[in-house]
Amino acid sequence: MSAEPLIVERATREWQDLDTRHYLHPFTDYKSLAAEGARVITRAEGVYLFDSEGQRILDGMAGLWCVNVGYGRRELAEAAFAQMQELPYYNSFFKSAHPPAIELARMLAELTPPQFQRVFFSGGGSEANDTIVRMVRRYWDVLGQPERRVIISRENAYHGSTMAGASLGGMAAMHAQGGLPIPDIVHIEQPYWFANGVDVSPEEYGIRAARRLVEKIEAIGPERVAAFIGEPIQGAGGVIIPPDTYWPEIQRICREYDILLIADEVVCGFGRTGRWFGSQHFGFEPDFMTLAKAITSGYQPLGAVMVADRVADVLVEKGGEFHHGYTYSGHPVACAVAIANLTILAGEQLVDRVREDIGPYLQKRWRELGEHPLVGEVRGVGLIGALELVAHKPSRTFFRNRGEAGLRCRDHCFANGLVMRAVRDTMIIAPPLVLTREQADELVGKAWKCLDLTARDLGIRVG
Ligand code: PXG
Repeated sequence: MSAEPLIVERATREWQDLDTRHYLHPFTDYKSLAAEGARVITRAEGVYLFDSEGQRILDGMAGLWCVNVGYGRRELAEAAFAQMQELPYYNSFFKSAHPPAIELARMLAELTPPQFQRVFFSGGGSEANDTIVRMVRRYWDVLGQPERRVIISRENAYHGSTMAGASLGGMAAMHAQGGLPIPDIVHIEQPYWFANGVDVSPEEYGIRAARRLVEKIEAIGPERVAAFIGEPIQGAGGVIIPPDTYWPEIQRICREYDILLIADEVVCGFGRTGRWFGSQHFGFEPDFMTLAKAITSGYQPLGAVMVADRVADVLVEKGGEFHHGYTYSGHPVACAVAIANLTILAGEQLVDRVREDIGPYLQKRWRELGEHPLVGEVRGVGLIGALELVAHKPSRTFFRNRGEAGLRCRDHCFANGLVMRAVRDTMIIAPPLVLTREQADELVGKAWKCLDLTARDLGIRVG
């Protein structure tokens, strides 16, 4: 007996009409979406998406920085199915627990750097960062320094879309909607050499950008500063890869002033840079790590906060009850899928493969795009990369109408079977870690073609 399908087949136009009528999308201009109609993605396999018109698209963004093991992995589906039958839900409040959450906590303690033995689960990255704000402030309260409340973040950071997540983030457009940031969250310059530092070497600029932290701490008063938060590489902000001098200097400053260091690893975690975590790539030791996205390769929603012993010991020994948690903290199905996902990442040595094989190969090919007349800078590491589109290559001048070239390029990519995201005029990629060399060639070939099409639109000669 075959059951009726839960989701019937419809024509693209019908999906689009229903979508416009009923579905409020995230980060979307509703009027312009209604005018254009959504692209409806119906299925995916490996590194390819398929839309409702049957077009095959190479997913250069791994969904939204998350599908690290690629689409269509049976092991993850089976893990979810088995767990749903065994125990689809139970909470971790009121002194209860269940095997998937305990087992995942153990695995994460083993996978993450040695200062981490304990984890707090959330539903995603935004919630995880909210948890960190609560924990950081609680930590200093318990230590008798309640005036230490200020968290320092950076311009153009992305730390989520909840009230605290968006406040930690440094996106002006987000702050402008809803009266953000919340009190005691402040921002310093992002380590964006191409935009802010080309007058000096990247190494010198890295130190200069890190010293902005000292200036801010001194301006606020060191006794009021609780923590500093940063993505090892800013993702949504445009794949801002700091010079190698940056993070060690940030770490030195945090230690000097005894402030907690938070690495938001939501984009960099689980192999993106060729190390398990971005902080390992840059060689620093955070007190917290925010995890989400590739923790399940996006197959289930899950976030986590890794808490270093320095903090956890205080909360556990002296903190009393921590009045914070989510219905879905440690959801058993999400945890089971995460376990299956981490088992694949480790078993297939996908992180080593990014560091030693496909990462260097993609980066070599990606750098060829730097020859294009529209590209002012190419950067990348592992399986993350960015291209800066510029109006005038020799002087590295940005377009006057910032964002137009990026949008045009993104649209050409979509039309030509490639997902590449635009952040203003920065084109970015973060493909699944299972990308093959042939697929890397396809990605770079399509990107070159779409740069040509964009240049033509803008009246720039391409030789
Ligand atoms: N931290 C970082 C570094 C992120 O990139 C979050 C936290 C929030 O995670 P959740 O799971 O709550 O979304 C993110 C999310 C984009 C884009 O346009 C990036 C994210 C989300 C939406 C869009 O690149 N990153």
